[in-house]
Formats: sequence, structure tokens, C-alpha cells
Amino acid sequence: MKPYYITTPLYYVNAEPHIGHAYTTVAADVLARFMRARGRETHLLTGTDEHGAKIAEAASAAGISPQAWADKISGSFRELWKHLDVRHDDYIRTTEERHKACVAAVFSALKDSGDIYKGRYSGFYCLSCESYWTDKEAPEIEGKRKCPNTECRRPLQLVEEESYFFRLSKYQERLTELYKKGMFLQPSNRANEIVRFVERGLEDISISRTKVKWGIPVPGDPEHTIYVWFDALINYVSALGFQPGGSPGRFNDLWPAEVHIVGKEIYRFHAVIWPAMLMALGVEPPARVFAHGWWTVSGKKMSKSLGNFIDPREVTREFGVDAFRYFLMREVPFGNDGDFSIEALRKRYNAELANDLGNLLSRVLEMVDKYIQGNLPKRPALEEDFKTSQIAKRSPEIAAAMERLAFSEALEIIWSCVRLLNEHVNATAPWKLFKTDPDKVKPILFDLVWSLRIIAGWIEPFMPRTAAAMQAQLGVRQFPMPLTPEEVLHGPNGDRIQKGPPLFPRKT
Ligand code: ME8
Repeated sequence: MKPYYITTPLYYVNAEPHIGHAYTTVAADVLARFMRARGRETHLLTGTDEHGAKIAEAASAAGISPQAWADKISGSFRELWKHLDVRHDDYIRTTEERHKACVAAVFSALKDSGDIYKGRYSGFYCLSCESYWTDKEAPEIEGKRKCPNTECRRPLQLVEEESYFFRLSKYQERLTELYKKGMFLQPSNRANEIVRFVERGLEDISISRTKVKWGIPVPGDPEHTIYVWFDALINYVSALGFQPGGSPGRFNDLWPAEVHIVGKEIYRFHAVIWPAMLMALGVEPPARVFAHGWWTVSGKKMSKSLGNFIDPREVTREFGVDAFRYFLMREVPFGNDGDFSIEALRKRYNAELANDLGNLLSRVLEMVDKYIQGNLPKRPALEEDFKTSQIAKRSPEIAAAMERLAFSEALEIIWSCVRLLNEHVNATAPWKLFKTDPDKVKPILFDLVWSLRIIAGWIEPFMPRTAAAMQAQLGVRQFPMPLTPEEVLHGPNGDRIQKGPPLFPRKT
């Protein structure tokens, strides 16, 4: 089977990363870990978008060269991914030679084929969003034109210059056909916005600037640099060694991508311009583009330009990496907007992580220690009324949710199993039973341990450290981690049970 290729946006290096960036990247990592655990070869790409006026300005404000600035901030992103246990397979920077060469080759190929042509551009430009807006999109109000992006609203600059254009209008029909096939635009409740936008008619887009010096020069016309979006989108294939007119094996092995995960504000770039660029190159579009929602802080979109952003490291210092990853994936359905608050995180931490899961594990392991002296539990014969059997049956539902990127739904199913086990402990009360009928306690404990082994495997994509700690305590150290329910049920019996420190000490 073809490897599962997942991408995140390439983040701008104008400022340090915040939880919005962590959100997309953690989601991509959760999906990648899930696929790997199922034995699917997986390729996760992330990186940084380093050209454009906005970045040159940030560098100049810091008094260093754009490249030195980009090196510093790109390094921060890379370190953050390591800190958050994101296992990306590649990390691309748009200032790397492999990328610049590919962008120049794509530009030349499309110029030769007539899909890029030279003309004059006159219109409005938002420096902060690196976006052009038409007369219609940004009408004059009281003598001023403001960026139509409601979160930005900065004054626009009138730009008039010679420019290269990409013949986007030519691809309107083919884009509509692509959308009709059904899977490309995800989640489906966001699809309409794109379909309507394309149906209203597409204009060719300006893809070069003469005023922006910090960019990839147009081949053969170095007065122009390539528009930062045209440059950046190509990363998804430049990282695979794509060459117009014939690429080496890696590109052929990995492309088309299974999913580009992006925030909703850059959906159009990925769902309209990018597939049209690929069509122009004679390359298949990705299977899906998934646009998730925004995190707000006290109702406002968090962004580097608004300066209201939350540093992921501060959150993990207090709650740990796993709880942060869990909260991001659990709090709102992937696709919807959500409001980030430490209070909401603390609530879920105490209720779902410390109480539901952490307590369950320590209760069970304490009993295993006390009543059967930590001895290896044999796999129970899977009787229908065993929780292990009931829980293992939920596996296909979880897999289906994960494939739809419905992360919070998958976690809900997992937590319904955790709660079921807590109820089972309360209902069977092994501490009472032990006094009257100690032999009856054994199968109950075995059942609980095996059930918890399955749960540890399920939560690995979300909370890899917790899963490893649980599996070590549950005596499954010699298994390749993480365990799938099938491996739990059919693999070896496992080591001695060894209770460890609490997974999630309560936070006040
Ligand atoms: O747009 N909530 O880069 P960028 C949720 N370089 N997600 C958020 C978020 C928030 N408040 N803020 C940021 C760019 N994100 C371009 C992309 S791709 C070829 C070029 C996440 O640094 C979300 O994924 O502005 C969003 O789309 C992305 O960061 C924007 O990052």
C-alpha cells in the first residue's frame, strides 16, 4: 500500500510559534502515529515559510539579515516539535536549495506551457496577510481600503507594477469537477464556501513582485521575485524531489498526499490555487485538504500579529506535554473553532486524565500488587461478558473516526471505555470479594489489566509518553510499542506488573 503522506502548513517565521501552530502539527502527528501503529508506512512533512515582505520586515526590525532571522525562528519551530514529541519525517524550509531549485523549475515549466504570462498588475495588497485583494473584495469605505480579513483590517497598499500571472481562470471547470468527486474538500461543512467561490468565477492571479526583494527570483527576470504563496505551496512536492516532466522515485512513491491539514484561513490557497497549479503541471491533486478551525483566546483569534498568543511551552511546563496534546485534540471537534483557556484545560486534566484514567490505572495496579503480588496475568479466555472483549470490539469505530480526522470522537469512545472500567471496578468491588472468595478476584483483575493494555495502545497517538508509562506498568515492555488491540489479544502474555508513579498528579 502507498505510504500515507500527511502535511502541515509551512509556518511563517515572522515570530515565535504559538498554540495555533502546535494544534495543526500535533494533529498531523496524532494521525501519523495512528497510521504507523496500524503498520502503514507514513510520511509526515512540516517546515517553515521564510520568504516575503513580512519576514524581511521582522528581520530588519531585529537588525539582522532575513536569512539569519529565518534560521533563528525556524530553529524555534523545530525545537518545539521535538519538545511536543512530534515525529516528522522531513522538515522543509523555503530557503533551502532543494526547494528554491524546484520552485524555479516549476515557474519555468509553466511559463513554457503558457500557464504563466507577463502582464501588469494593479490592485490592493495586504502586507500582513501577504494577500492581494480586488476592488470588489476590498471596497473603499470613507476614502480608505482595509484588508477584508476580519481579523486583520489593516490598511491596504495600492500596488501597480509589471507582474507575472498564473492562468488560474483556465482551471475553473476542472476544479469544480474535482470538488464534485466528493472527498477533496474536508470537512464537508466547509466545502460549500470553496465551491461557491470557484463558481463565482476565477481570475488569473499575480504571482510575482518587483518591490519584494526577499524571495526567489523569477528565472531569467531577476527584477521580479516569486509571490510567497506560489513559492510556499510548492513545498509539498519540492520536499519529495519533484521535477516538472519527470521525477525520481521518492515523489512517485509518496505523491499524491493523503491529506494537507491547514487552518481555515488558508483553505482557498490549498483548495483552489494549489490543485490548479498541480493540474497545470499535469500532476494529480492530493486526496484531501482538511481545514480545521481557529483557537481563540477570550473570543479573539490568536495570531502573531495580534500579540495575544499563548506559548505552548508555558502550558506544558505546568501540565506536561501529553495533557496539552490531549486537550488540543479533545476540547473541540477537529474542524470547529474553540476557545483556549487554562481553566478548561485544568478541568479536563483533573476530571479525565487524573481521575478517570490515572486513578483507574493506579487502583487496578494496587489491587494486582496486593491480591496477586504483581504476578503475570494470563490472557483471559475471552468470554463475552469480559470487558476485554467488549472493549476490543470498539476498535473499528475508533479507526473509522481517526481516518476521518475526528480526533475528539475517537477520544470520546476511548473514554467511554475508561469509564466503563471504572464502573466495573466499583460494581465488582474486588476488595470486598477478596475477603470472602479470593479466587474470584483473579479473573476480574486479569480482565482489567488486559483492558487497560488495549487502552494504552489506543491513546499512544495522542499521548505517547503516557502510553509508554502505562505499558511499562502493565508489564508489556517487550512488545513493540504501541500495541494494537489485536496484538494485545494475540501477542505474548507480558511481564510482571509493576505499579509506577501516578500518570497525572492532580492540579489545583
Ligand atoms: O499561513 N488557531 O503561515 P502561518 C488554529 N505560511 N490554528 C492556527 C492558529 C489559530 N489561532 N493560528 C495559526 C501561513 N494556526 C503560511 C502557510 S502553507 C504552504 C503556507 C495554524 O504561520 C493553522 O494551521 O500564518 C494556520 O493555517 C497556520 O497555523 C498558519 O500559519
